[in-house]
Amino acid sequence: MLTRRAALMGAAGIAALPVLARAAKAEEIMDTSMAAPADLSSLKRIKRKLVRPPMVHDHEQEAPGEPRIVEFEMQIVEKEIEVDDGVYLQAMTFNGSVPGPMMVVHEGDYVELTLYNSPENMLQHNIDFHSATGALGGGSLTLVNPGEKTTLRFKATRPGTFVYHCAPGGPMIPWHVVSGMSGCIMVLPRGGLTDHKGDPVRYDRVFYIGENDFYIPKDENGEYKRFEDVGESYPDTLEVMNGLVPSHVVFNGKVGSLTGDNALHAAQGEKVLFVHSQANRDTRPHLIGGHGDLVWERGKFNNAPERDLETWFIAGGSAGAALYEFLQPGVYAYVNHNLIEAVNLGATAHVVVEGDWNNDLMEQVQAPVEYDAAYEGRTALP
Ligand SMILES: [Cu+2]
Repeated sequence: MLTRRAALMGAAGIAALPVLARAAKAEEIMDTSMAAPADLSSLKRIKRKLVRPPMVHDHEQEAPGEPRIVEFEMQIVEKEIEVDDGVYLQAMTFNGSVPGPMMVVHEGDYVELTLYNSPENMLQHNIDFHSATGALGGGSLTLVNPGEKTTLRFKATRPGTFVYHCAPGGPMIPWHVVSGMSGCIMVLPRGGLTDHKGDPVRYDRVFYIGENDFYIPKDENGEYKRFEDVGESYPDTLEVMNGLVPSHVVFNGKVGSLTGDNALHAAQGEKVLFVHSQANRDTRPHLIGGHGDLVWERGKFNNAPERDLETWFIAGGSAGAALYEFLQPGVYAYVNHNLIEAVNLGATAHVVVEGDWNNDLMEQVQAPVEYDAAYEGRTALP
């Protein structure tokens, strides 16, 4: 008898769903059935409920004891999202958000993720954790059809911020990633973060910013196209993708998702950790009016952080972290400092900081006024 799984994976199913055809390459499933079982029965378990970015689930900065098994659940949801006013993407998401939720564990903990591929979806999906070791980051052990679930456990052996993303094989890989299927995990050192001297540092808040490049096709009139479902969107989207020129570069799934009424908030004197991921393309975060006090540019906490950076670099396929203590009140723009991408394509966030202005750090000595050009200003010229 042909099971649902066999139908979807095999020739019959593929003929019915042409979009899946090349994903079948991901069927190079790792056979781990002969491996000796790991005895983790003495470890404590804890469940973490994932939350929508830019927020991050409750967690301790210093590990409270021995390594634990940290359980997470995520549902894969294919759905249309609005990436700008009147511009739509047939998105693929981890847990319904773009980016997927940020997970936090400590070095030496075990991450145990149950992944559900909703029966309403059309496509196979999986998850590749850059923080994991072996089996394509878990990708070859987690390939699930619509209506299937799977559970993967891996040991978080390296501290840092790491991307995870869908990677179901062949050209499905870039398509799923630029359709929204990426997120981030932060593996904290057991004792928490440390500065350039090795002294402990804590953050008061953490914000997770996931940057995405989208490739939305246009019709013959130059209007962005809208599609019935994810399968219908594939051929036109592939053509735009292969041109390597994104139509949108956004934070957290949409132009304006972190500006105006959606701005991030902090108080003067607070230390904010910004975790920034980009699963597909390089980027260069910059906090206008502020700095990176301590920046783990490559996101790996075994390396001493850089200090006082103006702009930092996130290599495509990685996540970095920057800690900043807000010293002045006001609105800060956190941008991708390719300013075309920030301003014209969407990659801007705002941080609204409450507090008292410090004139020692900055003062408007003369507010703008007209001046007499016959007498003033010439002294400035060489
Ligand atoms: Cu996928």
